[in-house]
Amino acid sequence: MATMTHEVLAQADPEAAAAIGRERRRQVDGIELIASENYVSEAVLEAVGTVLTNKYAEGLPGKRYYGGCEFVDEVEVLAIGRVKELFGAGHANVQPHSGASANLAAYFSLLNYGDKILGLNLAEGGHLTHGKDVNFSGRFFEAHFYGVDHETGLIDYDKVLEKAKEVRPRAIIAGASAYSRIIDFRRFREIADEVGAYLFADIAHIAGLIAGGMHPTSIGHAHITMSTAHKTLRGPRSGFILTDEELGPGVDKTVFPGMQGGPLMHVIAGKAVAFREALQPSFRDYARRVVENAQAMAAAFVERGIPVISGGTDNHLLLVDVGSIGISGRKAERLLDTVGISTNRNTIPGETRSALQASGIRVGSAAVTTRGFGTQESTRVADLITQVLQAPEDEAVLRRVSNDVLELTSGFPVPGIERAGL
Ligand code: DSN
Repeated sequence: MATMTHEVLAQADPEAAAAIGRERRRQVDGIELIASENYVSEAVLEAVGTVLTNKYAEGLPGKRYYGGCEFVDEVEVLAIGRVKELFGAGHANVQPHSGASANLAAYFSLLNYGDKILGLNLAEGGHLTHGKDVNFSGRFFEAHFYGVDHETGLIDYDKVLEKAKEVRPRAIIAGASAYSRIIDFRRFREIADEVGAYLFADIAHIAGLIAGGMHPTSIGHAHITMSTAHKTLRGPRSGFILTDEELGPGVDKTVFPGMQGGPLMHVIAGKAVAFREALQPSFRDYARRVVENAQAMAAAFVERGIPVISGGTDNHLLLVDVGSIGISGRKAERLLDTVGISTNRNTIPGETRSALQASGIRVGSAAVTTRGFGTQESTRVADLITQVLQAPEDEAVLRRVSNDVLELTSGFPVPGIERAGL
């Protein structure tokens, strides 16, 4: 078996191995707060690094276009069965390579070029694939947007209905990449029904919270649910689609041969392992701690005088309004990088800066919770961030916080990465 120190790789390709080694160290030493990232288990890492990468398996289990698929069939059947059980879905396709390809396939299983779609504005928490002009979703469809209330930071469902009545979209997309409150999928379905639209739910960010009982599900409300596996759900980087028995065959055909060629069977193996992990009772505990930690960070920022959009969070992320203390999101992101804290700049509702500069940073708790941080450590993280943002030019503060970050992370091993091997 390959060791986590990658000795064979180091011999065969020292340059690639060295870069991977530096990234491994960054993941261990730093505080990872990017809301769309997590640390997979050692079992998931192993599954993704197996010989399944060698196999072509176009088609579905039992219906492939290649011979020799009997064992990868077993793996894909496991992944499908587990994810259906996890979310209570009637049908699952686990082949999308990513969230974007899951969305692409889901849309085209029900929509045609030029159809109208209505999604959450990217600048107010949406996603590129929900209709942004530079993305396929904005180029292939006629995209319209709803937003959030600039005062409260919340989706105003009456306004969504108003917009839906005005636009008459063929599909409404419910989902976000920077929204910290519960998404009311039931209400979205009522709106969709009222205007005769399909409802697509993009649960990429909150999938682990839904699986762990910390967020209401989209299943039973959305016609099609799309997700990634690698955020709060803690699987390998990839996507999947859930729907019912009626719409399932159309989704399958749109994934392959519609959009993709051979599925990445090694990644599907990683998904199968991660879905099994998420079915364990301990995953519910993880999901609860993710939300508690995000709430502890939000409360700590507010207490220290840095506002958080909507005043707090119901999920794994918060949007911190760093613009309010005179720093752009870009500057905050860069400063925090220098002390070993990874975040990303993000626009905030009513943004006054360009998207490149932005006035917010997005902070997520999924990865730090995986390595064992509790509310005490999360509060300390918010405190360290505040120290940096309040004294951005003070080299002594930056040095001290860098040391504090190392001290904090050294007590919390990352799953699948041995410190000794660094
Ligand atoms: N880029 C991801 C995120 O950070 O939310 C979504 O695709």
